[in-house]
Amino acid sequence: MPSSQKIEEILTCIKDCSPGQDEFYQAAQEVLASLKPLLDSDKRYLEENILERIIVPERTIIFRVNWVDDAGKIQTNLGYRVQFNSAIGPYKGGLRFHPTVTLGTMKFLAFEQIFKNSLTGLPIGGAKGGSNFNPKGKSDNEIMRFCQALMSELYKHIGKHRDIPAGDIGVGAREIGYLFGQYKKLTGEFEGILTGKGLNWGGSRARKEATGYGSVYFAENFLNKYGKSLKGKKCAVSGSGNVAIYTIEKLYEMGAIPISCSDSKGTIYQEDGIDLKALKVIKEIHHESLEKYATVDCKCEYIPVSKYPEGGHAVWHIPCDVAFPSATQNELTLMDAKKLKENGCILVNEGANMPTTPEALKFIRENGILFSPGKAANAGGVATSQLEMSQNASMAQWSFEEVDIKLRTIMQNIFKTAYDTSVEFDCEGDLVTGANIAGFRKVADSMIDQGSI
Ligand code: NDP
Ligand code: 2IT
Repeated sequence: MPSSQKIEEILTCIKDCSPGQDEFYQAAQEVLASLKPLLDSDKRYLEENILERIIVPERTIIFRVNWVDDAGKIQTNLGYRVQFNSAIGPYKGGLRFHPTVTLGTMKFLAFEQIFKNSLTGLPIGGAKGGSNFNPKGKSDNEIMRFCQALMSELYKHIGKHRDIPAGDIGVGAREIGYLFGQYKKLTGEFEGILTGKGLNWGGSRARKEATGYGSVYFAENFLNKYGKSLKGKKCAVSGSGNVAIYTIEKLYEMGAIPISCSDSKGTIYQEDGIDLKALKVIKEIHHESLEKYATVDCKCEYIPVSKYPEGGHAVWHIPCDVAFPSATQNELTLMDAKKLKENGCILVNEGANMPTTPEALKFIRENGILFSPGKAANAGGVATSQLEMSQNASMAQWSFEEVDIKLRTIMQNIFKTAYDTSVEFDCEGDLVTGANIAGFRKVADSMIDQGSI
């Protein structure tokens, strides 16, 4: 059967078997479409039914999470862990706490994680988990009780050689601490079963910074390939969480000017550069909305989301040289991509997972804007998580500089792998194809080696 027919067959099967999982379908469609040249050149993958096997998670765990709120009422949420693929290592991937989380969200994120983790060159399989729990407006005690309740089920399914969760949207150092404490209480073991831990109890230096720093290192590698650099470039950043903050920090270090950040309520535009210190205080210490930033710094413009009722996002309408979508999936639409082109943007570098809609991605690829897919550009976070696992295994703790040097090298290698693969398949600079093929090939070859497991 021709590869294109097989790809269509698999996508139809996903639609029929997983109704309503639009984000998973979107991720699968992008990956499978870009594998065509590989499937045509090496028949083993179709002969061994790799596509049929790789699009089904090895295990999906869904559970009830009951927790007691501050008013003494029992609340119920859903908990998830999708252990998608363990061909090259134990399951690895973050936990997301956000009210929009569904099984489809978890499956898309875990599926992307397989290829991202493979691209790092490190021995880690793909997984994702989380809950539809909304941390916004919850007290610290409520967050703690929720984390304890979630871990009371999750602990049965994880382990340092089995599955090692970490943070994602809504899960940072505080949540990892509560989750770790509960695991220890339930099992009596002090083990590296989570990454993103506190520096006093097994965490790695530079893990907090790693996704944002890695994203900027990736962009610099890409621009350097075409004789350009980030120095002096105006950079639009979306989001104001972990990834966005450390993207902004590293952009300053590289001599670029980060001119924006955003959250679910609005966008800050500051032409002479975002005030990073103020942003960290508002977001990392007080967990407040960016409306507050506008009251602290009067040189900026605050644009509430209500200004774009038709679905565009203010952050992408600000003239910039490089765009760093670093908030959430499908946050950069066709309308936004057209605006970026009109304003002369030369590179879209995905810090978030799948932030670009398929229509926007098509436009970007057809209109000569360089594009770094998230599974390559944001892989610095999970790569540094694996460095945390290595340090735990050897009971070592490396310096910030040691970890940062390793992170830089890993990002350089991921860029080289994705770029060289694009050249190998006659689409020089198309890193969507390069990253998907390179990530897939290593996992698929390992699946073939390991037989019908
Ligand atoms: P955080 O929770 O720290 O920050 C998320 C940011 O995105 C916040 O500013 C939040 O605004 C905004 N946001 C989230 N959901 C929405 C939404 N539906 N609409 C508008 N804005 C939204 O998460 P991270 O910074 O860790 O994660 C950001 C992205 O990066 C995600 O796609 C994540 O999967 C990805 N990523 C994260 C890694 C990590 O190590 N943390 C590693 C690799 C990828 P508000 O506060 O108002 O909700
Ligand atoms: O999407 C991601 O790569 C993450 N949220 C980080 C996962 C990890 O295990 O560090």
